[in-house]
Amino acid sequence: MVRHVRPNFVIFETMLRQLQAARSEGRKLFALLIDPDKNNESSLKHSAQLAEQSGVNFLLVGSSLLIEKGIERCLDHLRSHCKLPIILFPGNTLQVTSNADAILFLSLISGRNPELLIGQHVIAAPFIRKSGIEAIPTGYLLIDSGAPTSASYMSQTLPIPHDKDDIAAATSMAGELLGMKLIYLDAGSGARIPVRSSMIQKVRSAIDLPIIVGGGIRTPEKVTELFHAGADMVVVGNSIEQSPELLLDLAGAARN
Ligand code: 1GP
Repeated sequence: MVRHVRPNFVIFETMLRQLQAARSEGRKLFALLIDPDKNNESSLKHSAQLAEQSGVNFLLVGSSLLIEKGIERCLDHLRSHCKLPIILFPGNTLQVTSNADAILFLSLISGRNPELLIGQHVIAAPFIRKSGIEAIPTGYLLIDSGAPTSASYMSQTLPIPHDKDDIAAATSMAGELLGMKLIYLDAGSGARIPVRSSMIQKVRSAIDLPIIVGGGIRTPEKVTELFHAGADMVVVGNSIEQSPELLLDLAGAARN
């Protein structure tokens, strides 16, 4: 299928189909999270080029707040320096823009904040439909990581306790039954402790959707461990901001 999403730009598959195909073929994927607030023009250029050289599959773009920079400017800079698909990972509706290849249409199903379960989606839906951007219904689960994170604070929700694998599995199952297409287990950016392998295994055995895991991942060994536990795509942001040279090894773990 060839789908035209923007003038002069053609994608051969939707982003969701790429994720589903990778899962059915057993290919693991790696995404680099770019926070527009933590990057300037020069670091965006560097990250974009490095990501392409390192075999990163997707760029995720989003922020808990978005204080400094516009999201469009960020996407324009990334696009002028690499050809990787860009998926929005929005912290709020101000980060929804049509200049991306897809958007994770996140419902925070680990929480009980109605605004993040459905309220903000109602606000964003007409724009998303009109823009033609691919929306990927995603069940988003925040997992406790030993300390409050920006995501837990900004969402005003209680994360799932890090050792409550059954709750994570039942929540993911509910997401699948509600028709969501991806499950994202997130310990939050800069988390002290990443999501535990036992939780990923439990979720893996409970659902048949691609599973994304992120938050506090700092070593290739951890990436490999999470893939073995059942993650289909790993997302890393913070540790690459601190040590960009880590990207080659971290992304490389997806191909080993
Ligand atoms: C956060 O999963 C992402 O939402 C990535 O986390 O920045 O800690 O890598 P880090």
